Amino acid sequence: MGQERSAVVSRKTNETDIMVSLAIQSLGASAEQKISISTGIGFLDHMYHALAKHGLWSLTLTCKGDLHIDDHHTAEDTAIALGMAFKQALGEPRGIKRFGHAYCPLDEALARAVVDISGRPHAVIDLGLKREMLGTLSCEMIPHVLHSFATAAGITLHVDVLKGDNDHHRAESAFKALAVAIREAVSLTGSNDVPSTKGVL
Ligand SMILES: [Mn+2]
Repeated sequence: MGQERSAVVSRKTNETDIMVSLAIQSLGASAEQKISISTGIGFLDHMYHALAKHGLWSLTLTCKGDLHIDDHHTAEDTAIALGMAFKQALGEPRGIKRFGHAYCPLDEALARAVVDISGRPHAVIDLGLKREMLGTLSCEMIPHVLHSFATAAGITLHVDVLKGDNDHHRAESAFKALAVAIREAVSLTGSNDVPSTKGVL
C-alpha cells in the first residue's frame, strides 16, 4: 500500500472560484504536511486548517468568492469542492477501515464525530451554537459546511457537540473530532478488500 492518495479540484461559478489540492497522508508517513488555506473568511480558514492538520492532510485551498454579498456561497462551495477532492483522492475505497469515530475536547467543549465512508451521503449535525457569528462566518453556515462536505464526499457523517460554553471551542472541537474520525476511517488495513458485504461502496 502506501500509494499517493491525492486530488486537485477546480470549481468555478459566477459566485466562487475555488482551487483545492489535497493529499491524504498516513500515520507515520515521512512526507511533510503542508497546509495553506485562504477563503477570505478567517474562521472558516481556521476550521479547515484544524480539519487538515488532524486529518493528516496536506491541503491547499484558495477561494475567491462573492463576500460582498455574504459568506454563504464561499462557505458552501469550498465545502463542496473539498468533499469532491476527498472523494477523488480516496478513489475506489479498497483496503480502508471504512468506519471511524472520535471524541475531541477543546477545554470545556467536547465533540463526537462518527464517519462511514459509505458512498451514501448523509449528515446529521448538532453543534448547538448560540452565537450569530464567529468572526465573519455565520454560525448557521457551520453545520451547512459539514452537510455540504458529506454530500460531495459521499460519506455518512454524525457530528454532535456534547458539551461546551464557548462557541469557538464547540465549533473547533467538532472539526477536530471530524478530522480524527476521518483519519481512522481512511486508514489502510493492508488488505485490498472493499469493506462492504455488497462488495462495492
Ligand atoms: Mn481556535
